[in-house]
This record gives sequence, C-alpha cells and structure tokens, in this order.
Amino acid sequence: MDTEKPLRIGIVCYPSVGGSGILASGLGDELAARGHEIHFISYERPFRLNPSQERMYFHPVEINSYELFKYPDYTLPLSVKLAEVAQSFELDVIHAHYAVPHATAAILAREMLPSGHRPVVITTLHGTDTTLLGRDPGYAPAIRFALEASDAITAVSEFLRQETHRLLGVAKDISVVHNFFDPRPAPRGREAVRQELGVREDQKLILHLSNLRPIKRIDVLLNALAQLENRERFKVLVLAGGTFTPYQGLVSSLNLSDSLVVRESVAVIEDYLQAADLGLFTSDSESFCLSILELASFGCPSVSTQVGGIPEVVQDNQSALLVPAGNSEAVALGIERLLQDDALRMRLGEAARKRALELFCPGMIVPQYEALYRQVLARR
Ligand code: GMT
Repeated sequence: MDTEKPLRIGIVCYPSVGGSGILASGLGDELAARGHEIHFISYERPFRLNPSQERMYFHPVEINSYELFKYPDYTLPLSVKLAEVAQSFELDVIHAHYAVPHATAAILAREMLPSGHRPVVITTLHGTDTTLLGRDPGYAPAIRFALEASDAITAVSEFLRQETHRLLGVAKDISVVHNFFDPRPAPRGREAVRQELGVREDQKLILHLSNLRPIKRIDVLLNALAQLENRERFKVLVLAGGTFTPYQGLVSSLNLSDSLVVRESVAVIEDYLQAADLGLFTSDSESFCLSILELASFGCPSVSTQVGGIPEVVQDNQSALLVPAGNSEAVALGIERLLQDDALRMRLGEAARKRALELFCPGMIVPQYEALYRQVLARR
C-alpha cells in the first residue's frame, strides 16, 4: 500500500483498440482509485477509460493540417500539450505507453519546461515499438534516443526486455512490469450472450479478440478452423478491434461463414469473455498478449502460438495449449484436444484463472509502477 503523498501523473497512450491503450487506461483507473491525480493526453479519449472515475482527466491533442505538410504531424502538438498539462497541473510524472511517438514527445515536453517544473518521464514498451519499429532503420535511432533519455524504462515481459536490449542496443536498465487485468462483472448473463451469438447449449464457443493486424495471422486461425471436422460442435466469435472485411473472402472460400460471428469495436468485453469456452490466438509475435490474460481471468483456457512473452503469461499443458507459430495443423490439433476433452479444458481454465489472479492482478502490478515512480522521483 502506497501511503506517501499522492502523485500527479500524465499518461500518454493510443486511444484505439490495442493492448497498450487498454493497459494504460486500466492503470490510470487503478492509480486514480488509489488517490493519485491522473491526466490522460491523446488525440481521442481512450475507448476503455472509466467515465465515472474521480481524479481522472482527459486532455485532447488538437491536430491542424497545414497545406505545407504532405503528412500531418502529431509528435509536436502532442509534446506541446504534454508540456502545457505538465506545467498547469504540476505533473510529477509523464508515463508514456508505446515508445513511438509518445516517448519522443514526452522527452521534448520535459526539455521545453523550465528546470524545477520538469516531470520525470517513464516509458513503457509494449511490443511492436521494439519488435517491429525497432528493426526499422528509419525509426530505431530515434527510439533508442528516447529510451536512453527516459528517466526509467519498463517492458511488459522479460521477452520484450531482452529483445529491446538486443535489437536496439539500449544500455539503460529496463524493468519488467507485466500487464494486469481487472475483470469487471459481466453486465449480461452467459446464456443471454450465447443466445445473442446463436450458440447452442451443446456447442462450444471459441473466442478470438485482437486488432486483427497482420501479426495476428488471422489467415492461420481461419485455416486451422477449416481443418476441424464436424463444425456443428462449435461457433467462433471474433471481437475485432479493426475491420474484418479483408478476411471475409477467406471465410467464404473456407466455408466458415456459418461457424463465424464477428463483432467490431466492442467496449464491454466481459460479456463475451464469460461466455467463451476457449480462446484462440495465432500471432507470429506477442510481447504478452493481454487477450489471453483477459480470458484466463474468466477461467477460459486458450490455444495459442508459443511466441514472445506468452509463455510468461500461461504455461503449456498447465494453463493453456501452446503450439508452434505459422502452423495451422498444430493449431487445429490443439483446438481439437480442447473440444474433445472437457476435463482437460476445465483443468487448464481453472489453472489459468488462478495464475491470472495470483500474478497479474492490479494488486500485484500497480504497486510496482507506484514504486518505480517514487524511486525515480527520489533519484531526481
Ligand atoms: O496494439 C497495441 O496497442 C500495442 C500492441 C503492439 O503491437 O505493440 O500490443 C502490444 O501490447 C500489448 C499490451 O502490453 C501486449 O499484450 C501485446 O502482446 C503487444 N503486441 C505485440 O507484441 C504484437
């Protein structure tokens, strides 16, 4: 329990559907509930921000389009807004989630302010800011600079910590602070939700939720489903954080249209998490995979590719089934095992729930961020 003076914290994140923004919104909510004053800064209100939380504010960044610019610039207006908010509300900390361009804007904001009014900058790496952009020579030097200039860096898994040292050659220490999830009660009952989706009592509901970016390998997921016999046994729900349209052609050609339900941009996911029997994830890389944790919190086990930080979140054969990446046959075998063996599915689900509650709950993770803020402020 943090008993010291509450802090004033600015959080900069992406507002759209994606793990980094979801985690940042959850963290802001928890920190505000613990008495800190939280200021979110982004181009839109983050979609999962709790509207009724006290001590939580949102400051939009306005972007003008100037004729001279072929491409609109976000980094500079963001840095100016961060500096304004930091000065007006006397922020102690700016916490940047996802390095590009948030860490750069935060460093610029800090340097723009008069000394004595400068917040410390903490940067949390979430995944593709290292694993994708960190490999791009057009980005890497700028990311490395922003990380080295941050007062502290965190990564959401040990995998991501090591990849950041390896790919970006960052010399500074990186602390691992895993993600957390605090499930809210589902507003509707399990049966009502399954009815809405057209899932019969004797059918299993397989759930995939993501922003559907190419790294999620929706092609592998659909090909795996197409290999399963007796499709009457299950329904598949995709909670899509982006448009599913590009995959409709593949769905039709694999004859999966009757087995698949898609819902785009769902804000309250708990309804669907509680209704699912198993999760399905086929990413080529994942620094953590918050969605696996979200399902685990409801006692739902997943079949997933064994990549990146996923083995830190769930353990193969104990709280999930992990299979090689890019291999739809292996994915299909994993799903088949869990469709056929109710006892195994229940056992893995219960172990996943226990692990989520013990290791990845707000009570375990949020104090780690609070302690880091205090440590860095004391060092300053
Ligand atoms: O989509 C986002 O907002 C960020 C995204 C990414 O591509 O970096 O997700 C990452 O952050 C999540 C929250 O920390 C992790 O659960 C995801 O595993 C991670 N995605 C990847 O590494 C591909």
